Amino acid sequence: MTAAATLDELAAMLVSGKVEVVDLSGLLGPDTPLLKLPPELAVDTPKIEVHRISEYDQDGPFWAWNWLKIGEHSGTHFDAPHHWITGKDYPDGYTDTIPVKNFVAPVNVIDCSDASAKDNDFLLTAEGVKAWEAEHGEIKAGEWVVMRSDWDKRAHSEELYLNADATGPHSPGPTPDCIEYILSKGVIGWGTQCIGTDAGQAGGMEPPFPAHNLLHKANRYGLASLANLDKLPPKGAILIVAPLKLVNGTGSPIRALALVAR
Ligand code: 23J
Ligand code: MN
Repeated sequence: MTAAATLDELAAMLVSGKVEVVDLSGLLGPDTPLLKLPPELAVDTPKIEVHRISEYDQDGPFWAWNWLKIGEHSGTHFDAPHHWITGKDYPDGYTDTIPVKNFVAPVNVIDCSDASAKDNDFLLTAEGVKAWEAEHGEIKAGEWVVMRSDWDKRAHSEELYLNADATGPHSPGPTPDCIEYILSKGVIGWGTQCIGTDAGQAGGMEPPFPAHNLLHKANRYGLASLANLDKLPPKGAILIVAPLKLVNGTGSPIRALALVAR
């Protein structure tokens, strides 16, 4: 089949609904949960603010519009290589320089929802990924790998979403060897449904924050706070995750979408 014929067929299936567009973004607003780092380590990203310019009033009689205050790493978002010190020197590692081809790619969805419910600090290992491949098929170069934890069901509450206690945040994520393994397969990036691409306790791993450290060192990308992964098949969906073309941006909120056969 030619590419043109495939696209014609896709177009017809999008219109008929045989290919469904699934929304993988959470709500973006003043109540969106945001990362909290230990105060001795860092400054936090600010709460999202929405400021009215006008709404059919004396400041703009026929139009409504707002201006926003929003961090790059807020809500469902994309991590660019320049976000981490290990990826700082890639000329094509910013939101405005990443080749756009990487924003549309197949996705492998690894369901860790049961394990994550039983153990909020659940870690997906290389061994776990290999076991998933034995059941569902190999992860190939140019594909995304995303970890389904159903953590989006907590996103209405920052307290539930961050799940922190005196020992810090508790949320599932990858081990260093998990990220090393998927990088060895040539993946485009790694995504999760939690506040960041790393586990809540990843600050204590070696290296600290291995998803950030290793992905961005390899000029690969991260996705955080993905929603609705429970609506995707393990294989076969296509992910559309385009960050804003922010000049020298280290990341960006995204409207993450998946194309899914119904
Ligand atoms: C800054 C510092 C540490 C982390 C993060 C940001 C993220 O998770 C992020 O949003 O990229 S862990
Ligand atoms: Mn981020």
